[in-house]
Amino acid sequence: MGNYFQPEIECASPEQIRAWQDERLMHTVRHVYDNVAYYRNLMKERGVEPGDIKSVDDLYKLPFLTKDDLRDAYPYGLLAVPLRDTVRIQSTSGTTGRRVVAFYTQHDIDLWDDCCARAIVAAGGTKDDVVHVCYGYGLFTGGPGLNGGSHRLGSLTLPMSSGNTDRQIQFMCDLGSTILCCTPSYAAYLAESICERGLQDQIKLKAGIFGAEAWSEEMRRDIENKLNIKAYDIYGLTEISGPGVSFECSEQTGMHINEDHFIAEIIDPVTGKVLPEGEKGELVFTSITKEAFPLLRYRTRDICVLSRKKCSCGRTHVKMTKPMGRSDDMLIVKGVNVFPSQIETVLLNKGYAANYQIIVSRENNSDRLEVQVEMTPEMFSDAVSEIAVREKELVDALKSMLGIYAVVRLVTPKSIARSEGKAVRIIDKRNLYE
Ligand code: DLL
Repeated sequence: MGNYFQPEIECASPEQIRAWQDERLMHTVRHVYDNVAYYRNLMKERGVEPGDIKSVDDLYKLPFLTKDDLRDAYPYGLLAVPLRDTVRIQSTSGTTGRRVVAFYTQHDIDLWDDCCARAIVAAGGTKDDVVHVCYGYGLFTGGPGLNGGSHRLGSLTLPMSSGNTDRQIQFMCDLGSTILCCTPSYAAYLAESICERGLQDQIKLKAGIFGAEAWSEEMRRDIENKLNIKAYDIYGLTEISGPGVSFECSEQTGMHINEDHFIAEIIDPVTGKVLPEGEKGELVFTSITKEAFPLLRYRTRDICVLSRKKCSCGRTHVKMTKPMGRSDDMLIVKGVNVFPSQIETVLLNKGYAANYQIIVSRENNSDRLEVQVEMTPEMFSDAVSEIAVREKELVDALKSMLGIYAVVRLVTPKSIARSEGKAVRIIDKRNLYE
């Protein structure tokens, strides 16, 4: 058994959870139909009316929503309340052209804070803890989400944001941080830096809440051993609120989805057919308590499995496995969502052919992005210094497109292996989903 932030909700009977879902789903469908022309049109195209949705069993009648819809409707097309009722936006770590903006009323933020507070309590957090948040603050949901959860719980919150490792470690030692919230790769880097400085004895951490990117069990063990903590996974996405859509409990065998706020489905990513519990497929969420930005049947592109097996922690909400991959080609590099098509656009704009390879690896616990691209035959005869100038030009163009640094290597024409089938453009050496 464990501690709960909202025991009456987190341990509610399956019948009670289902009753909440049925009622809130009907309400949300009516809300978007009445207030969002984009939805009304989508539903009319499908021949569905709000009255057709009477329970979760009717969910399949609704159309899916994808990132493309969010882009089409950018910026205000899916906003379901008057602007004057909203208080905040957050945005994905994506980039130019692909950014998704999510809106929140104060009530939406309150419920999001509850979700993150549940995650902190599940990791052993109480009012007596010192919660050290080094997820990024700003448009990214990580910092504001865990910050809000920690406030809601009443813990002392250190809004550190990311970077400046020396200061992170100093505050951790001086203020006695007990719960660390950041990406797993930054946690691994912090752990290594603390060990290198021989400061293990001076930190009081007992738990970590790590998410926003894929991480392996080996990485978990490494962080747990180095920092002498228990490391918990947390999942979420900007579109559906941010971190805290689901979180790990003491059993550490998957993450409980906050089903009083989000209905989860698993579908076949190719046919869109809903799959039975236990089958692997794409996770789809319907938010049922959002005011400003409710999404119906939003395709996350994350591949995972749901399980309703009884959990020893006492929580009754369905569990999802760690994401096992994606049904699109999005990469998450240094916490930033990167689409290979963006890299290709930069290369083609700069006069290169589409003979390139994207290599992602992990070096010193940090992601490394390398783009290898073939020179055109004309460039091949250039002096070494000119090639260096060209590489620098691509580094800058990629930085402005992606927001992160990529190593660029211009290679000789025809040196990148041609494939007989689909081109192998992405080599991800991180083995994130194994
Ligand atoms: O990453 C929200 C978040 C912040 C979650 C802090 C946890 C902690 P986005 O930037 O919109 O939002 O990226 C969402 O990140 O669809 C997954 O592919 C991936 N992702 C998020 N959490 C995990 C996790 C935040 N625990 C996308 N394991 C999602 C693996 C994750 N992948």
